[in-house]
Amino acid sequence: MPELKFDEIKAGQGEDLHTLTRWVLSQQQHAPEATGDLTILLTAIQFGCKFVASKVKQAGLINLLGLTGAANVQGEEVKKLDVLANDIFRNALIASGKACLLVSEEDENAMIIQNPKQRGKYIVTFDPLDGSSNIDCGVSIGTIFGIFKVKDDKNPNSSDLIRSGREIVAAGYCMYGSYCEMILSLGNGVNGFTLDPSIGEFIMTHPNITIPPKGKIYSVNEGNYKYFDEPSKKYVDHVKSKYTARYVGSMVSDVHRTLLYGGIFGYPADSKSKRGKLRILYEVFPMAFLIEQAGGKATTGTKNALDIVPEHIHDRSGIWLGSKDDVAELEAFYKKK
Ligand code: AHM
Ligand code: MG
Repeated sequence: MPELKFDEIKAGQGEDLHTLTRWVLSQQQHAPEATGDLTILLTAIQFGCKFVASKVKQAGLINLLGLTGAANVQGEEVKKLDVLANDIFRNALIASGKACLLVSEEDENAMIIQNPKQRGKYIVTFDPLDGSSNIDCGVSIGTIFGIFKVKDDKNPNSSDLIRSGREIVAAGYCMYGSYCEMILSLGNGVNGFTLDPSIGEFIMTHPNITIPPKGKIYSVNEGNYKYFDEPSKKYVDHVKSKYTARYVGSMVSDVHRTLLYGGIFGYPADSKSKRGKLRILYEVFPMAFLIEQAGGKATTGTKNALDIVPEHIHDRSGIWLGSKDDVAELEAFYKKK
């Protein structure tokens, strides 16, 4: 047999090319107790995001813009894309066989997977299409999700949902913007993956994201200023002359910019929306978890956002989040009060 020549692959070569799937698998390999269930669940979420991303791009062409004519449980007008995105995620999560309870912004009740053969140990809370008011004008929107573990998969019940954000095991969002980006944390930092539509894969483009400790941008719907409480008003007055204002009106996009550039985003409770606008289980908790994992802070003003315990699945809360020094400055206004 002729002697073959071999080219040597150096240690580390190729290691920094991560698709989302490969990265999640590598995390599973580092956790000896892992069963692979979370990996399968995240694959289902990834599939849902790719599906929704493609529909968002085609929306103007295939009659997917506009209202359905119905309102959701929160009395908000439902867009066609909201309904489609909800169906996509619900079906993908059920098909994964790894979910047990599902909570969606679009559904009044939590969903329980009855068939023990289809049921896994995870609870997924999600806003299938966040930023509804921006759908029809083509401005960035997104999907937000939080993942908890059920306490006893033989007996899932309300206590699995009425719990603090400290018990979240993974969270993320996918932004459908000028590029499509998935931001994910499994509780050991935050990583970002950009969808390459030509190959249909999320590729790691933002490893180990850390939010700058202080920024120069404040992001809040100042149209609500007159309804804000005194500390929020005073904080906005304080940053106004020093910072730049940016407000998309899609939480995913405003949080994404805050994560990458630093600064602060807020939707405080006010005299009009006494409990705030953003929903705890599928907007506040996942975003607070990601921001903390990236080294930032999330607060209601007086309480760490992850320490809230909702009473109902659609409960809302005021929220300020972002660079830790900026959020600490905001909190100081609440302490003074
Ligand atoms: P939605 O889930 O119905 O889209 O509502 C949530 C959105 C967030 O994305 C955003 O931060 C906020 O509502 C914007 O509200 P407003 O239009 O009052 O500024
Ligand atoms: Mg939303």
